[in-house]
Amino acid sequence: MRGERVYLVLGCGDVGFSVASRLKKRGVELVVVDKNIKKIELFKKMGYSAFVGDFCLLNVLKDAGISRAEVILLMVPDFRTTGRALGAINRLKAELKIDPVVVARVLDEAETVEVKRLGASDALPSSQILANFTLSRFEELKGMVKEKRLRALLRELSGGRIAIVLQTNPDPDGIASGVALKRYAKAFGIDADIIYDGSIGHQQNRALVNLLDLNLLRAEDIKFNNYTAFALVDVATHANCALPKDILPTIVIDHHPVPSSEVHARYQDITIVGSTSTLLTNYLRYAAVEIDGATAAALVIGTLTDTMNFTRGTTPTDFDAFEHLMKLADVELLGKLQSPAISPEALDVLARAIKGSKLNGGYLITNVGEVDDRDTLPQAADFLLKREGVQTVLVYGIWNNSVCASARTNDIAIHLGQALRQAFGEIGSAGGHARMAGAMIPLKAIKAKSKRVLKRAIDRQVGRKFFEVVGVTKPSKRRKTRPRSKR
Ligand SMILES: [Mn+2]
Repeated sequence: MRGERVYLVLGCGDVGFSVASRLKKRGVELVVVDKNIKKIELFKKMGYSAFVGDFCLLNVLKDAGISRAEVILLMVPDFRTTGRALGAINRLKAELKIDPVVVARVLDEAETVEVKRLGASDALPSSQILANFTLSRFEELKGMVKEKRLRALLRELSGGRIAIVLQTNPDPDGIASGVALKRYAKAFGIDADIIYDGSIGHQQNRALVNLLDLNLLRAEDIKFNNYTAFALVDVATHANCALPKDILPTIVIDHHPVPSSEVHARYQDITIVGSTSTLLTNYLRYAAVEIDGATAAALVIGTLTDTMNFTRGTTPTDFDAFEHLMKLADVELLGKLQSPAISPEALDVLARAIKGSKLNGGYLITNVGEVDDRDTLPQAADFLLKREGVQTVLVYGIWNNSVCASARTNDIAIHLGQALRQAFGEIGSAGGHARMAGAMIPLKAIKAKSKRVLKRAIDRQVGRKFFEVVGVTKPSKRRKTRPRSKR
């Protein structure tokens, strides 16, 4: 038999048949087993791998290929048979050292409790099977299979120490995912450290680190060769994190669409959902690892920020995980994380940003002068975007011998990352997403005759340049020497 992983469907009455055909449509490799030779012949004619026999017997299960089963669906309506089959499966789990996801059909709550006690991973109430055995249920099964694989890998790593590496300049999704993976590993007896490079910017990230009392380690302060395994969360390749090029990650869990040819890890889970926090929530959940109120709150924030409050890239899996988290999250902490305290400096920068605002069409630009903390710029930009009539904001100022700019938009017709690259890519660095982006231009790239006129020069080469690129004003070859008359 081939070494491929299969789903084993035990019992092929109406329900078993229906479930099997739905799985087959999704391209799942499956083997069906039933005592009824006529039914099995029919299945074979329809192109299924099918096996005649009593699946309560060890040798029948072995012959049907239980050793390569990742999911076993017990689809018989009769509880006694289910119980006997679970007994046989349990014995083979121990004997063959396998750990498939086992889901048993049940009639009611009482049977649910009973089949779980007998070792089933989950129960499927008869009344709901046909209605529920749709996409979400299938996604859940896949999630449970993945969790078991990760758990098996962690068992191999026991006694070691994992370096959980976040993306450069980690965001709440990355941080929360790191915290969750650390907790997951700990539940299986493995310690881990969370490692980052770049900066923990933006007030929400800092609130997360401070309020959860997280001990994140800077990549430059640690020795990677002190670790026995390496996990990347919310990032999949070396390109955007501190993991040294000569170290391959052991584990990769990410929700960004990365070609699998670029990911090299023993265990990789690249699932396109709204946040990595969703993926980690399900690992904890399927492993029945307790999610404490603070971790749940962090994962909530991770999902909310990455999906921009469920307006971007959200899937049913995200909603499902979120619902689970909200039952567990520390509500008071969640409130603090959602509206973190504003520092006096951020307020000061905001005041300057409001005062210096120049509005043209729905576009607002503002020069805030020198700042000590670069993250006050995006905070001000976020705030100004709430102003009535404003669709797009660019806040810029001087930080660390550079002009830093932060842009936000609600306008779907504009891609800010591209706009900033077009405007400042040549004299500095720029990039970002459609709705949020940033740029950094070395001060020496700003042409100014003297320090006195620096502010005006910045306004001209950053603010006005932005207006030109987004098409608010026409580019002028030579600037008028006389100031425009006041309107
Ligand atoms: Mn993310």
